[in-house]
Amino acid sequence: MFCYQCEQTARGTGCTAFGVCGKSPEVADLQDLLIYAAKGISMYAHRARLLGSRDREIDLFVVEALFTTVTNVNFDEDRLVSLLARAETVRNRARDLYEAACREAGQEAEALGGPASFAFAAAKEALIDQGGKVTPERGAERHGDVVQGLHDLVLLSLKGSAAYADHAQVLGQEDDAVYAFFHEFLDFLSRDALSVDDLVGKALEAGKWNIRVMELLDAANTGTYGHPVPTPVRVTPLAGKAILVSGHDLKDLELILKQTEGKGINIYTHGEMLPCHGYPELKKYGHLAGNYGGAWQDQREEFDAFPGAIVMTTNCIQKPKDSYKDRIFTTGLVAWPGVTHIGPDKDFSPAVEAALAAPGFEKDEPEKTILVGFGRNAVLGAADKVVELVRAGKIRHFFLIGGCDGAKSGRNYYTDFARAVPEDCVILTLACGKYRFNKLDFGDIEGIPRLLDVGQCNDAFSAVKIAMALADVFETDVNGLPLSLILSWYEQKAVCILLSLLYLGVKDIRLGPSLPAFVKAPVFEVLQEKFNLQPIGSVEDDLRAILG
Ligand code: FS2
Ligand code: SF4
Repeated sequence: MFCYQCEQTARGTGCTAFGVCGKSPEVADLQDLLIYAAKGISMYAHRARLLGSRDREIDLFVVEALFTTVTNVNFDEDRLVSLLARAETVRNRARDLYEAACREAGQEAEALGGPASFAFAAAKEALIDQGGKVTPERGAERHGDVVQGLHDLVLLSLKGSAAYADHAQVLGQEDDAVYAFFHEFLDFLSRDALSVDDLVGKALEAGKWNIRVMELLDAANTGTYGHPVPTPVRVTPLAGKAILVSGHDLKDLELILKQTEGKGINIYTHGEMLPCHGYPELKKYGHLAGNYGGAWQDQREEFDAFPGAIVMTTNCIQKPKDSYKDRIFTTGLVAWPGVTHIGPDKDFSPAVEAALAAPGFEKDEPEKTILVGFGRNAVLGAADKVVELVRAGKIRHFFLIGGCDGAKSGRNYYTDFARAVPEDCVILTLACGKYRFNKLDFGDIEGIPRLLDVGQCNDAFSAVKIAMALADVFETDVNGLPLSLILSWYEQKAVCILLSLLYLGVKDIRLGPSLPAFVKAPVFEVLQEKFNLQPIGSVEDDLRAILG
């Protein structure tokens, strides 16, 4: 195996013996083969689309194959083997689609090689062997590590975008142009000869497309559940039976809320599900009781202590302890061997039964709350007041401190930074990195809370909209605003968001806790020169540099 797609990669260079995340070499190789298979499918699908032929089943399969390989999603060899079997069928279907389109257009079909004509083995062991031959490490041997790193930057961005596109389509928001983008880019990445210049261009273009994908997901979430409104969320438990819902999928939470109505079970959000409390059509459920625990990397202790059932709707799952293995459930694309999977029928009764069989919380803990629900609608609803405070010098600066959390050391930078932000400054936050500081009391500036939780990682779209609206008022651009971005990354959704911000021309972003292993020094130098992208330093130095 060779995997360096996330921030906690071994030695900062790559997991080779076993994934720090718990991914086995076998799973890593099968995932690499699935990506290779997706490239083969897209080579045909892209060409078929150029001739006007498309097939939604093919489109969806490619998106789900990409999402499946995101960090902390799927650790199950057998599910990957079934996906590979399906991949071959879908690839053949894409080939037939392309050849039929060629016949109709009266042109000869190209004979495509590489992943387009690859013969997948039947047995698991042989598939693992095949996967080992298409890892990024093998690519680096062929193209050199700078080109391979750029290839991976684009590919990993596609994986992140695919996660968002999948969430959006679950709620009925799709854009055919987005499917065309995935196929075009995977086809591009399947070429033998790739140049640094082309890849840098494609990386920024992937960022552009990711904005469209996040826009789709924003429309899906706000269109289905309403615009988030500022909402206090209980972070201490109530007595009673309980189900904890983790991941990012709003529809799964809604289904669980519906299926548990009147059953005497309280539903708690975990991790990136916290922003769900702000959505009118989700907060209306009286048994959506509160938020439990912190960011994903604390789950093994927190799930162990949770006296109910747990449902993982997407990443980030860690190896379950035996103490809760029989009361944790996966659904959607998440999978862990031996953990009960709730299939496409979305019948959550196994989780309901496990919750009823578990002791539940014994007593009400004293109430403590935090505030969520500061999406673009809520923040821009208070824009006049915010602008007035900025003009009066009462708000000096905005900091967007957002992104992923993670287990590696160095992430206390974000807590220390948030604590050190002067009292005349406002912090916007999003994604699971907020758990580093979202239970601290930041107070307010004349009624505007100093900590505004914009939402999940994909709500970076909302944050961009807020920044652009403020830039309009102040007749400047995003770089002209008193706004600094202090980002933390972990997995591939952070990669596509970073590329989106760079595509928008956002400068001076500080990124940590370490730089991606796949962005090699010459590429980072280009990004530094063009966008002044910089690694985080010390809190004191960074704050001094920003505020002067
Ligand atoms: Fe956090 Fe994990 Fe949200 Fe990432 S819960 S690192 O998937 O996308 O953020
Ligand atoms: Fe290692 Fe991250 Fe890949 Fe897991 S996802 S194998 S931790 S680089």
